[in-house]
Amino acid sequence: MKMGTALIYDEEMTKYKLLWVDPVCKIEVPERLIVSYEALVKSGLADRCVSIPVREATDAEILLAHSEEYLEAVKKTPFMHLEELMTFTQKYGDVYFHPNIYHCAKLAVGATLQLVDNVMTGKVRNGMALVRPPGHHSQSSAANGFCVFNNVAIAAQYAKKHHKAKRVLIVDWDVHHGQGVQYCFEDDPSVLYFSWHRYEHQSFWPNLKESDFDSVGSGKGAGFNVNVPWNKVGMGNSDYLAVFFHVLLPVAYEFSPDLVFICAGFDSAIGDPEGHMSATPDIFAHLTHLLMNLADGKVCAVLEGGYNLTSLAQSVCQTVQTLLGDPAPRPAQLGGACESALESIHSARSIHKKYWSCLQHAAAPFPEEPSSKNRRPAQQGGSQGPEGDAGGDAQREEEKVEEKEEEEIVWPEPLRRVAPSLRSALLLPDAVECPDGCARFSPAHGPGPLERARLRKSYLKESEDEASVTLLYNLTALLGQMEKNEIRNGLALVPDVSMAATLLTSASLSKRVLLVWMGEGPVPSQIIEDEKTLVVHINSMEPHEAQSKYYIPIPLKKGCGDTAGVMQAVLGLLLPLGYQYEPGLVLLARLPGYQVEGGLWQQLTCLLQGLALGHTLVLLQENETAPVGITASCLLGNAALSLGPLVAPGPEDVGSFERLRLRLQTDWPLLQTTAPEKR
Ligand code: X5A
Ligand code: ZN
Repeated sequence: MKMGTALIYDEEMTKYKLLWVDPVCKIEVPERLIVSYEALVKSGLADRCVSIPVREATDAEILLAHSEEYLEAVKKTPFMHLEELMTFTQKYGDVYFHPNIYHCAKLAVGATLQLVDNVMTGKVRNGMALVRPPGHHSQSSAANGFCVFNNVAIAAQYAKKHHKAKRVLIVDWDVHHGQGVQYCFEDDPSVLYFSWHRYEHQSFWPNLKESDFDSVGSGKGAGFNVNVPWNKVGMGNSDYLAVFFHVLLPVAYEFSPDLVFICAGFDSAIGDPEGHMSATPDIFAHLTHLLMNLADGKVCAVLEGGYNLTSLAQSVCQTVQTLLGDPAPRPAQLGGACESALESIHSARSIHKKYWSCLQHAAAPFPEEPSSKNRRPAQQGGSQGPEGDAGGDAQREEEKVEEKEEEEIVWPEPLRRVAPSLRSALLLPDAVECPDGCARFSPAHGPGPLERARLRKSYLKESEDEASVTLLYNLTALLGQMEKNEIRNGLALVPDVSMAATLLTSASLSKRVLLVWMGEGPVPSQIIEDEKTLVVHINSMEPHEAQSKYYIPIPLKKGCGDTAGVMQAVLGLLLPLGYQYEPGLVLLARLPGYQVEGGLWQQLTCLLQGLALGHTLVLLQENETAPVGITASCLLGNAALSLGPLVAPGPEDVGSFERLRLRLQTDWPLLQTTAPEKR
């Protein structure tokens, strides 16, 4: 499987602009597209993408989401004079027309459809369309919010019609509510629309009641519209990740889309004059990564908003670089979601619990809804501001008052993301064939006599042969090259997974190691006592050790055959713990006899690669060679196989996860799903 990333862009879409004075529309400038594309070119990312030409959408395609009257009206705009354009514009909200915008709007839709065609036919794995005008506010018969045609809504209909997509997920991370998309699919259960948006109890544009969390869709589509309104500005990386872990991802995995769209607006990033949020551009690497194992990796990102040119260009690069498969940066210092975000998360989870079995154990809705506009919940311990910085709330207040100072917001440029020249190295017995695309690991030189003696003394019985010593040495050498960023990830078949894990955790130079322990069998006590290792143990019926902050057994009654249950544990517990811990290395140990669906094992392997700059080392039992191929495929960057729609996880398990979450959330605030005062 060798597939690329599409980039679809045409300079023509920079060729319209606001022709009169309008303080609302003045931020939607051609430079938005120019700087985004230039940043991709300068960073070398554009060159690594498959460049695909745009085309004009046909009338029939536009009519997939718009009325004939509206299309006919827009068709006349290229012939209008300034006065007529202004009059026409006045029929709609927060939008402007230009003689060339109809042409550009047809190209924006066409670019999106080109992306869908290339992704759905497997010519590329995923891709991004850089377009203007944006689309998600436009409605059947109305332009709105800088949008003329609804690029993504049309493309979702098109994918259903022309590519037989049965279920389509639209993730709208733009800071505005894409009400146009919501209206289009309100009663349609085949399209799941998720949006978070600045809302502030309806005081932020577009000021709609239906942008609130309780708009869940109607008729057959009930449950397929998920809104997470932000009732404060200043939301940061922890808030965004918490919504992904506790709302979007569980629902998305249960839904199991055939195709994922991202309404990729970057006005949700720091420095944006519309959003006033504080999430940094590198968070989009993680948001993208976390969506890339849905739908067998078929992800179409389509530009929407984004008005701070610096933050926009950086965020676009982060997104495309992740689509290309480069390791995501380490998100630093995550706290928990802030109190207001937790209220939104809680509201969304509890209103959707009757539609999604992954949320069945979410706490009941608030007794009285958190809608009283003036209520300002007191900040309490455990709840943190953006980026876990304690000054978050003060900062939020300041931003509200002094809107003029927004241009002075500064943040560090995202670090350059370097992919090691070797992606995957495998330590396999000679008899085991090395999967295509992987390299067999061989260290530059073998161990000296002292090293041999030390390894033998610490880890082996006298009786064991020299080959065992060599294997241990090779393991530490592989680890060493990973930690020097010369090799990205690895896989080792070892005679004794426990011993190998013990050796590796003690040999690791990383300040923090995340050990994911899959299967029955005790974690060696030496590892548990090791302060620098966080152990998450899935599938232990009875934890044999007292729980500590750094040893977290997640028991599953139905065992790992319960795919939905394991997935729930991975998304709602393991990933938040891992993200909060910030490991320098992830060890994924699969104990002998561990029975698990191949797709689930792949999801785990793939999702964990978002941590530790992708430094994942997988340990498998020597005589269990069956998972080697599917594991190697993931380590090489292929998407995990889709799991299909998930059934309800075992209710006992979900209950025990919730109790575990409650117990751990003081130490690990990213596990929180409810505001402190409501618990
Ligand atoms: C696509 C987009 C924003 C419109 C804001 C109008 N539109 N006040 O971000
Ligand atoms: Zn927007």
